[in-house]
Amino acid sequence: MKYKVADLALASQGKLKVEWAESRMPVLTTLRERFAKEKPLAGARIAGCLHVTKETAVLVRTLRAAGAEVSWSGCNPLSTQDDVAAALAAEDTSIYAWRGLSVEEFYWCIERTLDFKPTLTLDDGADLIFTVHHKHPELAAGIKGGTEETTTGVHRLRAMGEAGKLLYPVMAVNDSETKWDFDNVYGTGQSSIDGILRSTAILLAGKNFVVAGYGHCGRGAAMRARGMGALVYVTEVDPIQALKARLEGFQVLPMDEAAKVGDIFITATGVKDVLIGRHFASMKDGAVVCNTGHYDCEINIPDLEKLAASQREIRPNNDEYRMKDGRRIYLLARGRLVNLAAAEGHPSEVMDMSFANQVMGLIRLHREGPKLEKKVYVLSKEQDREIATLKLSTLGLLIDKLTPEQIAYQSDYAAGT
Ligand code: 9W4
Repeated sequence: MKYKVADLALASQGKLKVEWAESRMPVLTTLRERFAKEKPLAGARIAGCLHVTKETAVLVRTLRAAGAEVSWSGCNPLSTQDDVAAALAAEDTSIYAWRGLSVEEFYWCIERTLDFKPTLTLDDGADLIFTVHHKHPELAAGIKGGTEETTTGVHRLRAMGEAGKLLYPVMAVNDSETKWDFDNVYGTGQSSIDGILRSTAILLAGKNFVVAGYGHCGRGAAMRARGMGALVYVTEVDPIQALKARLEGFQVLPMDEAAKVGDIFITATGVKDVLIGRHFASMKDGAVVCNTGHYDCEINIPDLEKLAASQREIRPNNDEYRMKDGRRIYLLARGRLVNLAAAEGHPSEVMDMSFANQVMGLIRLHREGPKLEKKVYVLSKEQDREIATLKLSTLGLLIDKLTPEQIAYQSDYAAGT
């Protein structure tokens, strides 16, 4: 057993978290039962660099049950849950992860996961793949392939593939519909509301709730806020997205106007300076502002600080800024992703499908990797549908099937009115 975690004594607490997540992840547990017999990953050595969370632990258990040996590190110094890391170490998984590690320690952990000469890699952000490519290219010959969880990582890897620099094939897990659509709309939507409630405990019903950006995440937050009885306003820069928001029944207006009426603001745009000085200057007393976009520059905090006469932490993840004119503005999670910093990210049920995509991607690479080209692949549409079908069946839901006649009709160009 090889591991380095913060405190092994946290294992029993971590185990409870993992068991709770597992009870909400029926696709992974179904795959686990199936693969425990078939062992499709027998002989695989998987190095993983992925957020050490209760859901990831369920993924790790699934991979091990399918016959793989694994060695794990976290992919973000702040996202590691130390109790979960301890639980994994206690069940004999090689794991090198603790919360708040330094940059040097972060790469040291990745290096340790390479010690057993992996045959597959699993990434979220491509740090592990890049470490192999830049520091240990000699390991690439033994690696059949890798998976990548995020869009940002996939962009970089695709560029490497096109430049002929990729040393093994990569599966882009993010492109599966059962991942990004559900993660962004339902996962981010609910967990962002969760983060707002944990850090404020305010009533949403009757509040003016302003969503900046009507992409998948913005749409999720808008739908859920409406479901809680808020009046939802959307700001946009894209006319098509704005029109979609309007036809969905949301009020659409520019931020300069929204700033004056909002009680709660959430940014989900992917660009900087969505909320700046002049917006803070016109906000109502008691306004709550937060961000659920990837970068933490959507809310211009230096502008807010400039306008403030004083500042204090009033609750965890909730900072009060008192303006010179006496108004108070509350900034959640210091402008970082409120759904991750103040809540627990995507609920386990959503991660269930994302991680099922990881498992299927790794199995395909274990089987076919050596025959594939050294470029970025996406999982097949059939794979995606299989995961959705499995999720439906775990929910006890059945759907209809097209008859052969209906299929023929669909492609019959002579059929008409
Ligand atoms: N977590 C994260 C990042 C930064 C961060 C308060 C300020 C992403 C995806 C999944 O990035 C992730 N900063 C924090 S907490 C924190 C957490 N703070 C604390 O002070 C800084 C992250 C994927 N995922 C889910 O969404 C659910 N299960 C998962 O595996 C996890 C974490």
